[in-house]
Order: sequence, then structure tokens, then C-alpha cells
Amino acid sequence: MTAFSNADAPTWPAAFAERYRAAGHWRGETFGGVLSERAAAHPDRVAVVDPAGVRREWTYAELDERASRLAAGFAARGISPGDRVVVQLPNVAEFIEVVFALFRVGALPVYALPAHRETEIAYFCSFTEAVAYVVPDRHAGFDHLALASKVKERTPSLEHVFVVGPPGEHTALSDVPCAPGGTGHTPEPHDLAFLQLSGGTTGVPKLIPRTHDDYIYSLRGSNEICGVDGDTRFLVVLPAAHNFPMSSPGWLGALYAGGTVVLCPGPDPATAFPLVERERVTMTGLVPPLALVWTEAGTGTEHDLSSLDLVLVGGAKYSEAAARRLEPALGCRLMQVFGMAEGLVNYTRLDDDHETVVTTQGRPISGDDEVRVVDDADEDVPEGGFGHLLTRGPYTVRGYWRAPEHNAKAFTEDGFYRTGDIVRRTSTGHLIVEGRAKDQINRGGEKVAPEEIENIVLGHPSVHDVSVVGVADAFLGERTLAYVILREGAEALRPAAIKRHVRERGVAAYKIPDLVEFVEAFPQTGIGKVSKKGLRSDAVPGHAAPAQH
Ligand code: OOB
Repeated sequence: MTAFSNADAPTWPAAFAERYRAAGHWRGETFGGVLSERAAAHPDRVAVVDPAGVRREWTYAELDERASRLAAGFAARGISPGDRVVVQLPNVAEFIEVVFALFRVGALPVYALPAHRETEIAYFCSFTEAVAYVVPDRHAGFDHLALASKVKERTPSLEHVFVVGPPGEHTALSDVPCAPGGTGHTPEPHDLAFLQLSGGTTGVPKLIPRTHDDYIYSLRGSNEICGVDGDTRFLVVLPAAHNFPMSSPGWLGALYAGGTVVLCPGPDPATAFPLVERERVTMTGLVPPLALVWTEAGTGTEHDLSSLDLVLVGGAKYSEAAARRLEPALGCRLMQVFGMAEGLVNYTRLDDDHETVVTTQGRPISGDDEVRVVDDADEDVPEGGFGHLLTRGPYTVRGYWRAPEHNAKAFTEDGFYRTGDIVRRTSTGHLIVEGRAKDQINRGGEKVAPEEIENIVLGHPSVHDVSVVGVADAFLGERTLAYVILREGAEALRPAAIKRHVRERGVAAYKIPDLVEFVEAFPQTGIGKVSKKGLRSDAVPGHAAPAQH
């Protein structure tokens, strides 16, 4: 056992771990080992295609070699087993190289999104005491070098900034690799492999500790369900750091199966459709708003999408009406996926009848996924009834990283994760997501924690109080609305002033309130607390209340 397991991250009790091993779920594989095996089995197969700019492709042998050389280089620069490294890269081949190099070292990637800005990145770096931060030089018009300089100044633990591209005052990633000579350490299958970000319901995002054993099991299960094999060509449309495109079945699933990962530089059909045609893409995953855009664009497109066999849609509720339109428009099969970075992933199945595929969000990967649907007193509800979804199983974590107080609330005493989702379970075990009990806004698959934004808005000198809620939106599912009470005597503000304040604090653009309303007072509940439910049903005309409970 290495130093970074139990103390920081609650793990499975021994009896459960034994059961999952005995069942063949946890097979003692590690990511670094899997890549070596695939490279030995089929060195010349293409592992990664990065079509941006000058098209690059790496075979399994090349990816393996690159990851080993980079791992050796990281180790030579003092990056050690258990160290945290914040990785903030767009969908570029180096993302995969860096992550496998860190897996080989036994250092933990902390997956930031390209959209994250100074507030989030500084928090990830300081909370995890990261020793390194990996960035592009620029992306989507944003200067990541400047951000990295600011974060480095603020974070004493941060020794290295590695840059994909011209490095400025930092270190070029391309200068790091050296002769592979082993890193002197072999990660164990039960070790942590990385820290994934949670959608979050609290003021700061929580980090999710995933092990090689548990995550690889979810890949293997996902691959089986989705039919991923060596012929699969998986297009990574969503940001590669998200759990969904990473593992459901995602780019890691495709690599596990010996297939090919095609990295998509942007999610719009104008970027993606030509790639589907040129790279003969067979599979991809989309959030519902993107699935709508692809469905619109698919009808009558001049691009040949005939290679596309399966499109997974998840991350937020996909409406039945939209689900019915996808297959004819894109000429492929649809699978719904309802997952969470904490673990549990549900899929509709390839042999489910059409109605099940368009009306449910699927059933769990594993027979050992324990699912409970309970009332407010944690009592099971009768089959088909609405309730809170609780889950525990071979790839659902037992707690967040370094968050004992939060864990006591987010998990039951016997280790079930409180997902915060309200579901119904059909007689076939399929789940239908009916709403949400957690204080979180699902903005087209991107999760926003109201508390995080409220804390920032409260920092505005004219603001007395604020409450951020979700309001229904035909395209995104939900948008964010900030109700703001100004201080007595404060001059009237425009909504734009609040939005600018949030933006200037340096957070991901998707967290900036879409709408701002100035009010005199918030609706109260019986016990005098602000009622978020009241705020939603009071939402300004034209904003219907979303499906929440
Ligand atoms: C995925 O992961 P996260 O961690 O960003 O968000 C999880 C939450 C769920 O608890 C649920 O509230 C919501 O996102 N969600 C859905 C959904 N899929 C996720 N709500 C309704 N319908 C769906 N199909 O979002 C994620 C992780 C792995 C695979 C797919 C999605």
C-alpha cells in the first residue's frame, strides 16, 4: 500500500474488495500495464488520431514509447508516486500521453477542464498540493501561460508548469521526455489512479479518488455493453477530461479494447461531421444539447456519416421527443447513458426495445451495482415509485478525497453514495431520471454548484444577498438565474455588472449566471430559510420551473 490510499480517500472495506476480486471485476490490471500489453499485442494499430492542424497519428507502440519516455522525464524532474499533477488540456494527443505517463509514474492526474480559470485552478492546485500543472499555451483565444504564471505565484507546492506549445517562462512538455528506464515504481491495481472532479453541490468542487481496479472494471463493463472492440473508432467530442467521454466507454474504453481514439477539436457539426467521414468514426458520446444540434444538422448533411454506428447521449436528461429523432437523422443507433464521476453508470442496452431506449436512462453496468430508491427517511419505495437514488458497487467510490465532513453527508453509514438524483425504477431495472434533490444546476451536462457562484456574487460590494437557481431552458435543459438583493442605499445595477463581476473573478464561463434578476426579498419557507423551490416557481415569466423535487 502506498502512502496515498486510505488516509486521503476512503476505500472499499476488505470484504467488498475480496468479493469484487472473486467475481472477476477487479483483475489486478493497471493503466500503465494495459498500455504495454496492447502495444505488445498490436504495436502497429493506430491508437490516437489528432486531426487538428497537421494530422498526427500514433500507433500503440508509439503511444507506449512516448508515455514511457515522458514518465521517465517526469520522474527525473522529481515527480513521484502519489504526487498530484493538475492537467488542463484540450482534446489533443498530448492529453493521452501525459495521463499515461503520470499513470506509469504513479502520480495522480487531477482533471481540470479547459474552461476552468484562475479561481478553480488555484483551488485545485492548492487543495491537492499539486507539484505540477500541465497546460496548452493558448486555447480558444485564452492565454493559459499567463494563467499558469499567476497560479504558480499563488501556490507554493507548484514546482513545474509544463506547456504543450511554446512555453514562455515555463517548461515545454516536449523537453521533458528522456530515455525510458523505468520510474523505479510500479503502481498497484488498488492504488489511486487519478482524481476526477465532481459536479459539486458545495462552495468548492470535490475530488473523486478512482483506482486502477475500479475504473478499469467500469471500462471493461462499458465496452461489453457498447460493443467496443479493436475496430471501434471513438470520436472524443466533449472535453476529454469529463468522465463521460473518458470512460463511457470513451477514449479510455477504446484504448482498453485496442481501438482508435479520434480527438475532435470542437463539438459542432461543422468540425465533427467532416471528421466522422474522413476518419470513419464508429462511435461517440454527446450531451443532450449537442445531440439536438447534431440531429438538426444530420438531416440532409452532405457528409457521409454512414460509418457512425452508435451515439451515446447522457450527462443530463434527454427528452423522449429528441431521443426519437436522433437515429433517423444520423443513421445510427442511440444509447442513453446516465452516469456520474463518483461511479455508477447506467446504459440502455443494444438489445433493449426501442421504447426502452427512448424513455429510460438505462440500467447499471454491473450485477454487483447495488441500487436503492428511497424516501426522505431512507426507506425503500415500492417498485416504480419516485425516490432518491443511492448506490454502492465495484466502481462507485466510498468517499471524496480529503473531505471527511462532506463524506458523512454524501454517503450512508453502510457506504451508499447519495447521488442526489430522483429516479423511478422499472420492473426491468431501468432507471428514469425524474429530477434532482441536490442543490446543483445541470446546464446542458455542465454541472454548476449554486453555492460556488453565490459566494462570488456576494463579494460584489453592492450585493446584500443572492440565490442562484436553475430555470428551464428548451436548449440547455436549464440555465442559471441569480436573484440578487442589493444593499440598502446601493445604486441600481445592471445584470451585466453582476455577470462581469463573476467573470472577472476568474471562473469557467459556463458558471456565469445566464440571467440576473434584482429582487427585494427571497421567498421564505415555513422555517424562515430561503426556499430555492419557491424561487424556481417564482421564476420570471417565460422561465418555467424545471423538473426538480
Ligand atoms: C456525468 O457525470 P457528472 O459527474 O458530470 O454528473 C453526474 C450527474 C448525475 O448525478 C445526474 O444528476 C446527471 O449528472 N446526469 C443525468 C444523466 N446523466 C448524468 N441526468 C439525467 N439523465 C442523464 N442521462 O454526467 C456522466 C458520467 C458518466 C457518463 C455519463 C454522464
